Amino acid sequence: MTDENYDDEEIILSELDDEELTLQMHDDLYDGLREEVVEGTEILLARNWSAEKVLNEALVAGMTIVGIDFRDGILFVPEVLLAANAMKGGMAILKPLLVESGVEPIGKMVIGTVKGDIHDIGKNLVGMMMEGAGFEVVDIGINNSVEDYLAALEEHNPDILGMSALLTTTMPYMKVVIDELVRLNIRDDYVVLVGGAPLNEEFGQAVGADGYCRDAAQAAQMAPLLLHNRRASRA
Ligand code: B1M
Repeated sequence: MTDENYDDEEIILSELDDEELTLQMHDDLYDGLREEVVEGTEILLARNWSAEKVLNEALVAGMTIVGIDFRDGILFVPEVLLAANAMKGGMAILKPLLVESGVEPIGKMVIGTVKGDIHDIGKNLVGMMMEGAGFEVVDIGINNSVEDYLAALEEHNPDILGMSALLTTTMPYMKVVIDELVRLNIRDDYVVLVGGAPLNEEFGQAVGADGYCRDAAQAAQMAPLLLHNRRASRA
């Protein structure tokens, strides 16, 4: 078979086995093919994969490859935007499964990406997992200034403030926000959680957060515990 013929051959996603399909979804995510990523997500769910498994093994793993080639100058912003759009297509299918908890909210969280930063996929995932863990989530979007966070805290009166940053240049802004909460004497009114790929535990402590979350699942685990401790210490 010539290369030309091979390229023309249409791939039927439903005919691939799980491993082939997962690899194909990494390729489709890389190529920004939203419809194919959505279809692959639906096929894996129909094969009884859990939403978490599809998310981690098909979508997040695919985006990790995109991130490596973005870093290395092989992919550029327009291609990465298409990949992000494809990932969001898959996430939209998973969202109802990740958030179904069916219980009364155990608390409220305001979450947003910090000023200067427009990455929102991780934040969106954290929001979904927190909803799944029984929280009411108010997502204030990207590029949030101190004033935006303060206005959201005032308006929504949450238990938890969550901040996300994906850039080493924007992550220090978390300290600006927390310092302002301290200055206004309202820091202890909230559990503050921070997360994002360039952060770590040490950074979380250094900026004065209550918790650093490695990923969305950890945020959903940590939040109820920290909230419980805070409520117990206040009782
Ligand atoms: Co950007 N980008 N990007 N980008 N981008 C990164 C982050 C980068 C690591 C790529 C690279 O070089 N390998 C690099 C940062 C380098 C650094 O600072 N160390 C980078 C860069 C440099 C840039 C630009 C500056 C590029 C340019 O313009 N020259 C630019 C900056 C724009 C800006 O924000 N001002 C830029 C732009 C973009 C796009 C717009 C093209 C697009 C964003 C689209 C969107 O989000 N809607 C984009 C993307 C997609 C990425 C990568 C490829 C993928 C990020 C992602 O969505 N990951 C990323 C490379 C990478 O991280 N591998 C990269 C998937 C997501 C599920 O993971 O976001 O880590 P993540 O979230 C996780 C955890 O971190 C955690 O839980 C989430 C889920 O488990 N978490 C939290 C996140 N937030 C949390 C909050 C919490 C708790 C946990 O609070 C409680």
